[in-house]
Amino acid sequence: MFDQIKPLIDQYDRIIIHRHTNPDGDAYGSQLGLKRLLELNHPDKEVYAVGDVNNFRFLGEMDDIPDAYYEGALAIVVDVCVTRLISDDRYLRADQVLVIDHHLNQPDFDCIAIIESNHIACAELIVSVFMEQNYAFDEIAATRFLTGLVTDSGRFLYPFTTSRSFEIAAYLLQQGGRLQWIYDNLYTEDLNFKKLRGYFINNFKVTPHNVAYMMNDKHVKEAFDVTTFIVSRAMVNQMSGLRDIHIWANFTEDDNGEILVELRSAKESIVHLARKYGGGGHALACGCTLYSFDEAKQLLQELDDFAKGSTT
Ligand SMILES: [Mn+2]
Repeated sequence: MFDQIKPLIDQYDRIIIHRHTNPDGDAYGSQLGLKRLLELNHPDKEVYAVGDVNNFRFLGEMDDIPDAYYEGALAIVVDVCVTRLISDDRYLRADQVLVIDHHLNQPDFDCIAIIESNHIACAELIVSVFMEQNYAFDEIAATRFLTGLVTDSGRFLYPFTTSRSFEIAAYLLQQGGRLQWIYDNLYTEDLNFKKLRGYFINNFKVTPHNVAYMMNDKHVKEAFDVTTFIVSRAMVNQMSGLRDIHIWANFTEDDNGEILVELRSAKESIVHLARKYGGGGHALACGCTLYSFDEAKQLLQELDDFAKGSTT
């Protein structure tokens, strides 16, 4: 079913790879892994990666390219498929756009899409696609994809980690993927980060029907000298793994006053609630953006009602 990919890539001399804003390890790893893979297997083509940067830049740098490069180019968007979440909107200037994603969303723009939500990581899906096309991998490509796989699966902890996840991981290790190097980069923590974890563990609250939550105004990121993304995405799972708490939610005020919401569930899908508030994502890990803490309280009430309904 991936037969359409190679002819599409063959058609273009220039390929520019995008992914979502606030990139996580999977967005970064999928994007830069794919860049390396295309460079390796199509040495005649120009391949670029663009977007915002953060702590994951240990995987490689982004390219600074002029708008004119998009003329007659193929854009590939990975780990995301909705316009407002894609970093650098110039992919819309490309001749064609190919999307490869594993979220439960549908593209809201004109593109060719490969979307398979049964993959724990977009990196897992991309590696499956290109293994099937007999592409050659090397240590750099393998390490980047492996970063996507280990981070999006929580080191193979999260639901939807399958036998295929381990097969892909094994393949990437055989290709020279440097697992220890990845862990050295991922799990050496700054002091303020550790203190922020402590703050979360000491201060999160629980609703009457056991939804754990945090409401973080702007001062939190300032107090710990971290980004909104760290307070929001990186901290949500400080509330995970608790007996009798099956749903947890992290509400974080951004610089513009919007509230970034990260929702997690251990068992039942809650993505319908993220969608109701204009967001999306995975069944058990999703999110949305709200306009006030009042709206956040409404959503929290709905989560609590849902938790009540699902109590057995
Ligand atoms: Mn992902």
